[in-house]
Amino acid sequence: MNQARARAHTNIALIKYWGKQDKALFLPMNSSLSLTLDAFYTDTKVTLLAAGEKDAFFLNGQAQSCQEIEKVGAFLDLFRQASGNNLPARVESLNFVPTAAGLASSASAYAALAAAANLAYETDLTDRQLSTFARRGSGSASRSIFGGFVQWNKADTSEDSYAQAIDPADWDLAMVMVVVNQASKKISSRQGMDHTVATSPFYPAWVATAQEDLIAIRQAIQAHDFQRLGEITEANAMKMHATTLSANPPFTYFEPMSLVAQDLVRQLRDKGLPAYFTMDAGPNVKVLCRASQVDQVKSFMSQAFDPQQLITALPGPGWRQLDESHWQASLQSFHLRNAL
Ligand code: FM0
Repeated sequence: MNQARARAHTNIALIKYWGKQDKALFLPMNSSLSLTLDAFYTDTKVTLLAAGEKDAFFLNGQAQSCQEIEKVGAFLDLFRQASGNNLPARVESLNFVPTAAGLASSASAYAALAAAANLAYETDLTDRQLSTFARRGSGSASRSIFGGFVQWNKADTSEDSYAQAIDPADWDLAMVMVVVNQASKKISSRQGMDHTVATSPFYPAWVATAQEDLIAIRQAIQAHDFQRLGEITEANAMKMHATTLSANPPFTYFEPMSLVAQDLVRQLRDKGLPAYFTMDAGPNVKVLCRASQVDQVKSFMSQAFDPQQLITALPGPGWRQLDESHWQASLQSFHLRNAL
């Protein structure tokens, strides 16, 4: 097969990946745990070209710069090395991660690219191996290979730092994305975590307690204990953000409206409705709540946010292969969406 297509969904970490012990191999300082989401995904098609042609990369129908093509080419090299097939490839990706949501797409992007490249180059990787390949594009992409709750393991070698599915998350769970600011982030997660590892005196405490948080959240997931799940999620996010405040020079991803959203979530809890927040390397707030209570959460948050700033996501699946008719349907829906 010299052409293949795949879909992968984005994920939000409940126990954050924050810091690398090996930047070239994307080996993390701590294990992390995420929830894959149904609402946001990337579809990618990889077509092998004739020898002597050059790699090409189209994102959302647009030809990409040489720099972007080189990045994708370096990622494809992993598959060329593993397969012994050195042919160049044309990569076409469609991001169904609404830019309005201000959400990172690198997780779904590299997971979909890895899955499609694995098929096109006939590398024949298991999903576990595939997650180690996706990791080399963006750490969080390792987790988007799988659905539901996913753990990505810290390890000292590349083949041991894989992600694995731990629970289908089919127990009345949802996330409401509160879009505080759609602009792209000022300090990328990559820069932010490197700077924090290098300069924050709080960083060793982050690494030590992230492991404890992981063990505790695994127990909460196994017991389907929503309150514990939420408490650990929120506390872990706050600890991650404390490392940015203690970096030198300090920085923060919080914006005034992020704090407003956090406060509304606390008020919801005071009213007896269980909801907890998390935040990543940007100002948007993600509210973990019961799927059956999404309407109540949104209506409460609408005191300070417009309806289009509140986007619901449910637990989503792992990667899957798409056939050409799916790809064509995907292209059509992408163009329709953007024509509106
Ligand atoms: O997702 O440098 O994967 O666990 O989102 O590409 O490996 O974009 F903000 C926290 C994701 C970081 C937490 O970092 O970095 C998480 C974060 P890369 P990513």
